[in-house]
Amino acid sequence: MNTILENIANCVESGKINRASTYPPAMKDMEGADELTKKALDIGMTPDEILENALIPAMAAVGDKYARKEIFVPQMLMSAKAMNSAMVHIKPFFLSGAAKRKGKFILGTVSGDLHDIGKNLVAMMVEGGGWEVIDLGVDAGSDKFIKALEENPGAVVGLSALLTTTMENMKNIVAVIKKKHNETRIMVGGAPVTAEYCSRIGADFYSPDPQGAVRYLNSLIP
Ligand code: B1M
Repeated sequence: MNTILENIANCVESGKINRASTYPPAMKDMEGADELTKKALDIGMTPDEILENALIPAMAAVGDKYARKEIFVPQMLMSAKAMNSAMVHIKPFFLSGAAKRKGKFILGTVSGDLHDIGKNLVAMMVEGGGWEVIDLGVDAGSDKFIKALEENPGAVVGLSALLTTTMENMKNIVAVIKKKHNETRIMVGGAPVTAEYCSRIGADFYSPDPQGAVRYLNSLIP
């Protein structure tokens, strides 16, 4: 792998945000995910390359270490902060200059779930794909989705869940939306979610990644 990408991945895995951050002590005064991502973009690397070859695999490695009990929640949080500092530089590349929006997409991480990195990536790419995104943030329950739908009739809804426990809340939210607004298209995603689960809970589409989310939304345009 290219050295700069290796270094970005290492910063995210280690939770090194930027040069000023003193965590982890072994990387004091070194550049962090923030400076290195900016540098990678400045030398012409694409946001996709950085995401696919450094940021996303680094977060997967963090998850594996957590599962093996080699790190704990505070370290996982530092990695998330390092990832977010990189995403600040990537975001402008996904924003579209198109004035006219293709439609509205209401997106949120379901109730009980605070993971938002994947959701934010989906939001970024969908927005870049020409859609208006109404981001309900994390821990969003059915009441928030219903309110947003009533304010934005005809919008497509996207639900993200990262915990096996909150997948159950995803199911409840889909049921409430379908009961009140049966015509609403609902897309689901997030690491533990599958196409099989999607059809079992009555959602319309499962996408494993943001690119698939954009393709699905575009396929709905008459
Ligand atoms: Co948490 N956590 N976490 N965590 N965390 C996981 C999910 C876990 C798998 C780690 C592990 O055990 N290996 C595990 C869940 C186990 C399970 O349920 N089976 C776990 C746990 C247990 C927990 C806590 C319970 C820990 C605790 O407190 N004891 C706790 C729960 C808090 C809560 O939500 N109530 C917790 C907390 C946290 C932090 C706050 C420290 C932090 C989140 C910070 C943040 O998001 N702002 C965190 C992190 C960072 C992770 C891991 C390491 C990384 C998640 C991530 O950002 N991935 C994660 C392990 C892992 O995923 N391997 C883990 C990168 C991101 C780009 O991927 O979100 O999958 P992802 O999104 C992808 C796709 O899934 C897809 O597109 C994205 C880009 O490709 N996608 C969609 C996502 N949403 C979509 C929606 C769509 C379409 C596609 O359409 C609508």
